[in-house]
Amino acid sequence: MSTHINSERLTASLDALGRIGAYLDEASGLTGVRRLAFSAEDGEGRRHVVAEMKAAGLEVTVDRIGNVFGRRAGREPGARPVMAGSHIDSVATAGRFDGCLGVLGALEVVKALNDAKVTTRRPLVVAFFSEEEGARFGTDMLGSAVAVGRIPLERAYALSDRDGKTVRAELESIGFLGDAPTELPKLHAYLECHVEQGPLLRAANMDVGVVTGVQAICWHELVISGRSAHAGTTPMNLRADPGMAASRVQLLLRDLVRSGRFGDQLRATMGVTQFFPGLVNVVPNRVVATVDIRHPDDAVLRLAEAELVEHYARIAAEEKVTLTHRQTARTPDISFAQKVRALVAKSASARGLKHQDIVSGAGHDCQELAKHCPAGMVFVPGEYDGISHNPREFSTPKQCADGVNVLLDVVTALAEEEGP
Ligand code: HGY
Ligand code: MN
Ligand code: MN
Repeated sequence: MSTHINSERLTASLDALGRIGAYLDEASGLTGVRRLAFSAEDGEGRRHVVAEMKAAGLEVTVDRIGNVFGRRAGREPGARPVMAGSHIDSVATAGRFDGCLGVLGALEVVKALNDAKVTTRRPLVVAFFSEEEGARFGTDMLGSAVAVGRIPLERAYALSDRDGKTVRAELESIGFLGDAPTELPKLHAYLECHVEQGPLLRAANMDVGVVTGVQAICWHELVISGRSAHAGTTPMNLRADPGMAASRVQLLLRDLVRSGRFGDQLRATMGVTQFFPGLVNVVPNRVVATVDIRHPDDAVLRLAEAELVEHYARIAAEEKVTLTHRQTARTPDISFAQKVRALVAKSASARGLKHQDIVSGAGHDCQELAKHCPAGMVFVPGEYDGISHNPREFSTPKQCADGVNVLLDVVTALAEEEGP
């Protein structure tokens, strides 16, 4: 049944979606993508993809957290569907591939099957999940976590962004507060094609990656409070400066990594530091900062997190500030289904594509779906060291087509499998 996807059509669909929320990135002079979850741009992107789904003959439903599903009938309507998808929300400084390749790639698989007049035994579902990035409402894989029951819907609804706008209100404002229940139906399998977002596959001159799983992730939000004062007249020994404490935490992250106590794969990032009032001649009274630590082994990440929290208390005492932290995201390392990984490798081999196993450094909706059904991912290499969460993100049309052709093979193989 193996057909090929239409690479030109896939590239055109990535470019078209990439124009929604496009912005001129001052730092690089490049055109980036900014479609933060449930923003007006996200709403426009959603409507665009829904229209594409309907044009491909899919029956579209929207659930109560704004996850969108496009269903294609199978020969056996009662058989458990095979789902493929990802996300179309982005960070504020994105490229046009992160997440979108998985959604538009799955849609391209449907179009290729339509062209070939092939109806699979099992229904197919193309999906995009809400707020995968966590960049606006503070926790990643929000939509897929609600869909598999890890995050209760009401807790998700109550999450708010920096301006105090809630998930529920913003979903409603873009017209995607759906009424379908968030509990996922039984699925036969879930597949996700995604850019690697790192340098490994390109450096190894690989065509695709067989993703074995995702590393463990932990996010903290820190609120550090001190005492605002005049920057010129206040002696250093009379200060309670939360900015100094935040800087010490940031250097601590690097020390933990360099200590070697957690091996050589601990990754630590302070992505956000907000100083209030944020004026050149005022000692800040409050700093909000974030910590993102990751490691392939959850047990090691737990040790690193415990040591970090101990240091928080010591730094706060020494800087005479108060430091509170809230764990805003926490997912263990997970492994994808051996059966799916084998199908990805088999398709790559049959297509003469160079491939290797790889652990995902980034979180993905697939890690949530992996709790619900056999799940797996196909990675696509990226140029420029696979840079991502950056307008320079780029995978060539061939790299994208190779990944989506493998997605086509694996989806159709699974969709022909016997069983419920
Ligand atoms: O943060 C991540 O790993 C993903 O891009 N949401
Ligand atoms: Mn992504
Ligand atoms: Mn991302």
